Amino acid sequence: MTRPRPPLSQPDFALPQSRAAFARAVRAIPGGVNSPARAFGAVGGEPIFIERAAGAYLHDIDGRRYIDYIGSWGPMILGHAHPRVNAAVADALTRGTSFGAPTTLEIEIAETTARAVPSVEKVRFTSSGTEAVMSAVRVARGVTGRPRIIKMTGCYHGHVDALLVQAGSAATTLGTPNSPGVTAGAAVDTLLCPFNDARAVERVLEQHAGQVAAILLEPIAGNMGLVPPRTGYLEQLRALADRHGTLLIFDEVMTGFRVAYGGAQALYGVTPDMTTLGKIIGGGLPAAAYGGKAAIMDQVSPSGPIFQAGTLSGNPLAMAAGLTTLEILRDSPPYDRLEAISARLAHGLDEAAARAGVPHVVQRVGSMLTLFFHGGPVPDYETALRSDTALFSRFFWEMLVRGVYLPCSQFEAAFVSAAHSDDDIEYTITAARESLAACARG
Ligand code: HOZ
Repeated sequence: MTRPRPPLSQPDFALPQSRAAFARAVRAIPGGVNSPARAFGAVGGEPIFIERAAGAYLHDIDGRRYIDYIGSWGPMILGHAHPRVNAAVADALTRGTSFGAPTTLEIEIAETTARAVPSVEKVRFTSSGTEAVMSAVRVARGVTGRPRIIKMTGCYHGHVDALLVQAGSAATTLGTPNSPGVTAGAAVDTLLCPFNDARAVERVLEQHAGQVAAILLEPIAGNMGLVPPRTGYLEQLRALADRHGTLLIFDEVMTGFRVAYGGAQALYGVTPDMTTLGKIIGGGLPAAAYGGKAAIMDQVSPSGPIFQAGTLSGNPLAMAAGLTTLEILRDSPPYDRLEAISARLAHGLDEAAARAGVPHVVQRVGSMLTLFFHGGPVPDYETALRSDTALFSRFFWEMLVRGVYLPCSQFEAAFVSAAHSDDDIEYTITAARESLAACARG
């Protein structure tokens, strides 16, 4: 394996090209970025500008290479620039980039999705996860005739107005969980419960009897750092939804095709009424989807009265990338190897932090994981917020100078891909040992 460049000390970590690009970017783009999650604000620095990526590696415009554990925040489960995915996109490109009319590719990916994901009988494609969740919530309200949604604190569902309340990911990272511009009216029907607390959901359903259209959650929370569901939690939510005539919506934008081919619902054996998908389903291009039982999805326009649309929905390039990615995952499942190398990484991080005497816990499901600088299990958002974010920032930079690119916030999950080699994992563990020892020295 070609190793990343040898460790540098932080003062030598000069990235003049990225620095210049960022100075130029902030003059043209708010904060210099097109999504706050990538701004490095939480770790006290400026973002690195990427020139290209291949396999498990990112290459920046200063000529440095990093082992990538962001994977575009989830989509790149096969690694970057996978030859078969690239070939499918190149082939689609020769036939045109957008038609505003249906293609058979859309049927193929819809059928493939329905075969993979237990809850999905019919599926509608959108361009982003935000759109998918916004649409699923509209459908839930439309079919139940009820206004309210139960959301879990620290879960993030894109930047849907009604769901930007106690939201994780960059909304937490930047300390603005309730965004200006979200009116009280937009959020008034959003009812909050702690993640992993089914009793709280039960109480809210009783208080608002007949009012709640849906219980919405990430079945494995990935936007407050990685927080798995407690044993029985998802089953309890399923039973509560059934008892109260409420729909259960799993936001599997992150976990779909990631923790198992059929997502978290296949892993835990709990079937929601509706599911949102994104990231992997677009194979690295902008695509997302929402789906569920046919009786529910047939309420969507034009077969039903609930309106939802999009000029670039089902875009042929995105469908080609997504379909090819799903076919590879189905025909050559990487999940056993992902489990093995992710377990090795989690164990190595845990050992490195223990050796450095740093309070910590590593939480992981499949190839998603977070090293929390918190001395004990993190079952919910309130606990996640008690993590040592200053230590996280220090650790992040120590890893970066050693050529390891982690999510730039304590409140994000890291993603392992099928392109990560055993050597990449061992290198990362060694880097973590050195980094945490440096952090412990102060
Ligand atoms: N869901 C992504 C990570 N939490 C957000 C990515 C982004 O906003 O750029």
